Amino acid sequence: MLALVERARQHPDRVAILEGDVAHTYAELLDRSAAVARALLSGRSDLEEDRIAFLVPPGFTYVVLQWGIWRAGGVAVPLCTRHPTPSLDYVIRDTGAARVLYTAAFAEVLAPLLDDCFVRAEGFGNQEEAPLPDVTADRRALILYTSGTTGKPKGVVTTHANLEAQITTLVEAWRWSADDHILNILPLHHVHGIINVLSCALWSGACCEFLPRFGEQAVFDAFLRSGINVFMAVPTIYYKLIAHYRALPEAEQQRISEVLRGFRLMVSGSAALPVSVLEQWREISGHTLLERYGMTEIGMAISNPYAGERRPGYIGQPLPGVSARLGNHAGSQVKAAQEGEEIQVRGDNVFLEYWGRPEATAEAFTADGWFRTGDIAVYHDGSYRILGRDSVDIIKSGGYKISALEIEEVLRTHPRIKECGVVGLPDPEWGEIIGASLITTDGPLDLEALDGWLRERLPGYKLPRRYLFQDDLPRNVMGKVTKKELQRAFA
Ligand code: MLC
Ligand code: AMP
Repeated sequence: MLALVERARQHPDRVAILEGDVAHTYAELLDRSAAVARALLSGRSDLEEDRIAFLVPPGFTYVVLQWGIWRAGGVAVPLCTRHPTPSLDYVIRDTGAARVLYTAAFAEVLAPLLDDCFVRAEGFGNQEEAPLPDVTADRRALILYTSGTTGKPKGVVTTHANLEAQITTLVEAWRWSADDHILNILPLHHVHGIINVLSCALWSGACCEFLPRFGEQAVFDAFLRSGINVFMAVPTIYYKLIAHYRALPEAEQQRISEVLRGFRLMVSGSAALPVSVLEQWREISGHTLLERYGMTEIGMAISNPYAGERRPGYIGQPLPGVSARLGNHAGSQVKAAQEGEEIQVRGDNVFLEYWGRPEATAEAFTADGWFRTGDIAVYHDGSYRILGRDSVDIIKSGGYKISALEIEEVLRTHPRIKECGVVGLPDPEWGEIIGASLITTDGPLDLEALDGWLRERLPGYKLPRRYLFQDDLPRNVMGKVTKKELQRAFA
């Protein structure tokens, strides 16, 4: 039995999903997802972990498909609504998706890939009653793609038991209840939006309201309009909201601040929260943002307290049911090391495997079974503080994890680029922005044309925002320049 689905039966008449003025109850979600499950099964008794990819706008349809796939015994593979065709193709192929469900809005981006396994999601009407399989918690549930230090993104596989552990620890630690109402503006192909926002709300019988996508004024309008009392976002979003708020007339600012003061909880994560952003948001909202730390492979692992001091610049303590250590110093033996060591994590929240990559899975764990996060931290006065990552090739921009190597691989296929080096550059709004230094066959490239060329091959958030050409480099031969030197050259 899937606990998330079973729990929905306890509050059939409550609103599960709100899209603008349209409210969808838990009963409706149960009915519609059962119909999707039956349509996907079409006579079979169990999908037996077939991967089912889906590309639909965030909102009720997304949840109906996600639950329908799970209830039919399938593995849900949510695709990114803003990816170009080659990135979608990569995920569809890598998972060996048996079906790709999509709505009209994505017909164009998928057109070059269409074949018999592509199915329009609007077509799932009422289905004849038929039993649904009993899906046990040890089965695979979800595959999300995440970048690493090896070129292409890897599929992170979590079981239903993993997801339940990731959800319940947050529900307990952050005191979710059926009275909560959260606004979701995060993409639904990553854990932040899927687990922390959507699934915690649905587990609790709460309401999850959707905006089609992030926009500063639209977020403030939603806050002013309805009874939203919980909000979660990446630091870039708080930065953008602060900038927008500052430009509003004073009366409008006061109205917004008044509403924000009534919130129960506001959370930041997915990237380091700059202390200046925390302080400015506190001035505006009266809330000290609760900063927490997580990762696709483990859900959330470490969090500042719900009640108690939230320390700026620190990520807090391991969540209930999650064990964390620095290097191989177990539990309370974590040293107040100045140098910093790798955060390692263990618990039911930790993923099962990288899809189809047994070697990468094995490398991600220590010999004694702890997951290696690659994040370097220190431990001071009972709280963890992140110093950075152990790999210079991992970039975090706008809350998205980006592999420098993946972008370099694409750049090297450009007919006029001989060699390149991609690095993350500190940026107050985005956390990091991407810098690319290039050695070309014949002088600088037209940046607008290069941008267009890259846009066809990479999602927008992976595009370099700054360039250095050969003559600008400290030395002429790339490859003899370290990434640290490259970062200095940009500065
Ligand atoms: C976009 N732009 C960027 C950029 N992305 N510039 C620099 N760096 C980037 N990364 C530019 C665009 O070119 C454009 O410029 C302008 O910003 C607006 O672009 P956009 O794509 O429309 O941006 P927007 O819709 O505003 O999106 C920004 C955002 C988005 C912050 C809302 O990036 C986002 O949703 N991030 C959340 C990602 C997330 O959920 N991560 C969680 C992963 S899970 P111009 O000049 O054209 O206007 C995880 C685990 C955990 O990390 O712990 O949670
Ligand atoms: P992802 O692989 O997209 O799930 O991103 C996970 C990574 O985001 C972690 O390994 C960290 O590097 C980073 N991250 C998440 N939360 C925080 C935080 N609060 N502070 C600093 N980095 C964070």
